[in-house]
Amino acid sequence: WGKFDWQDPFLLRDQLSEEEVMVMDTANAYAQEKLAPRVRESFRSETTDREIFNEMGELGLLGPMIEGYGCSGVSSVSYGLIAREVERVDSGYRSMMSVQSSLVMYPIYTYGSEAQREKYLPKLATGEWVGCFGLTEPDHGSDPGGMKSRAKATDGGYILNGAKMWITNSPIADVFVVWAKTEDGVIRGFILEKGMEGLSAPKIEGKLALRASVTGEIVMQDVFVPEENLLPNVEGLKGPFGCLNSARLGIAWGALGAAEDCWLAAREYTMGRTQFGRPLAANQLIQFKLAQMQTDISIGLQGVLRATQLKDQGRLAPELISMMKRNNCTKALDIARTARDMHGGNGISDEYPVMRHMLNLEVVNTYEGTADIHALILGRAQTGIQAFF
Ligand code: TGC
Ligand code: FAD
Repeated sequence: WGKFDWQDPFLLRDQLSEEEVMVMDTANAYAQEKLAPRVRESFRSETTDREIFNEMGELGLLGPMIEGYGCSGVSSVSYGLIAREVERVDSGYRSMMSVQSSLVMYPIYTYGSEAQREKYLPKLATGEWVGCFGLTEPDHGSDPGGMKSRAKATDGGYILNGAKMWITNSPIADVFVVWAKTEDGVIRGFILEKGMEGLSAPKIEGKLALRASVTGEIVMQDVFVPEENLLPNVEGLKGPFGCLNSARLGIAWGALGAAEDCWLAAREYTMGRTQFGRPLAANQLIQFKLAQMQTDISIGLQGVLRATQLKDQGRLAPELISMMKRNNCTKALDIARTARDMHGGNGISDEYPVMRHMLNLEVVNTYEGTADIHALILGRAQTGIQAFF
């Protein structure tokens, strides 16, 4: 029999390539040394540190799966491991990174012209430019197919009108990947740039979660977008959904990073705190909760590792991404809520990470398809019945 490693029951590390272990360790060192010391103040004051993009760029953490254009060209598993290490510190930092990588660099690389790739990717890879992704609208979140944003053909390009809501990075973005319908009702992707006339990105104030990551609107009033800024190689909803496939898988890894931080914090806290003359961790109810956290995290990691290895082999179905995104986010949120409770009154203080993670995970559970929307995707896949409407 093997020896039980309580922190890594499935021996995940052994299942990774040498390169993946190196990427994981690099991301872990960066996140713990550079991000962890800033997060409390950032969350408290609701400020986003723009410098983080440059730091991540320097380490090759942005658009890491892309080959060439200044990107690292690592596996999808490496991308997931980076997301897990960054989100171990804060979901907001992982959001900043995954939007840049999966929702901005990925569509430019996958659907863009060679000229677009050469113009945008190297600067997004170093963090010199920040990107955002505009799909959600004030009246269309779970049903992006109903979007109202319009692109009207004109001499040499398009005139864009519309509004996008809840857009990560938009107030500090240099590059905006925006989805809008042409006059014939077809969804197309456009690359907008900061400074275009009629384009603005006001910050959304007062978020109670993800406060270290800035979120805003995108407002487009007769914005002229030249023809060369249209993403030429995709049409329809499969354009934005292709990007979401990549981002959702990263989130399925990332959410477990936050969950692990909560689990380990709860273990340490209950081992150290005495009530009724003995450590809290000596109680059956506490050990039951720790065992449940350990089990959910370990199985979630094993599931998402398998899904991501299938992606690297070109065999991953989007429905499995829905399963892992939904499972890992709901489990992570539940773990964070339980860990918060196990910290008693101290659990509401930002001296401890648990309530911050808990608040963040409410968002992670909602964006990129809510938990219920992913259930409907899985329900449709097994019954053949569309239950969205
Ligand atoms: P449906 O009829 O299902 O599909 C329309 C077309 O899209 C194709 N498709 C996909 N293609 C690739 N990958 C996928 N996962 C795909 N899912 C669908 C499909 O084949 C079809 O193509 P075609 O060629 O036949 O037209 O479309 P529907 O309108 O019925 O979709 C329903 C539903 C609920 C599945 C979908 O709308 C959905 O997933 N809603 C959730 C919306 C969402 O996830 N929004 C995310 C916004 S971005 C964000 O949250 C970023 S946060 C980032 C951060 O800060 O980290
Ligand atoms: P709604 O769609 O109105 O859903 C409300 C509730 O109704 C949910 O519980 C949902 O599950 C449920 N519901 C909806 N339809 C059904 C149905 N058919 N059956 C049963 N229940 C249903 N979007 C971007 O495009 N880019 C970004 O960068 C981005 N970043 C974000 C950052 C933050 C901090 C947040 C909060 C959101 C972000 N989003 C972004 C938007 C996010 O993707 C949406 O909030 C999400 O898709 C849900 O849409 P909604 O908020 O309109 O909720």
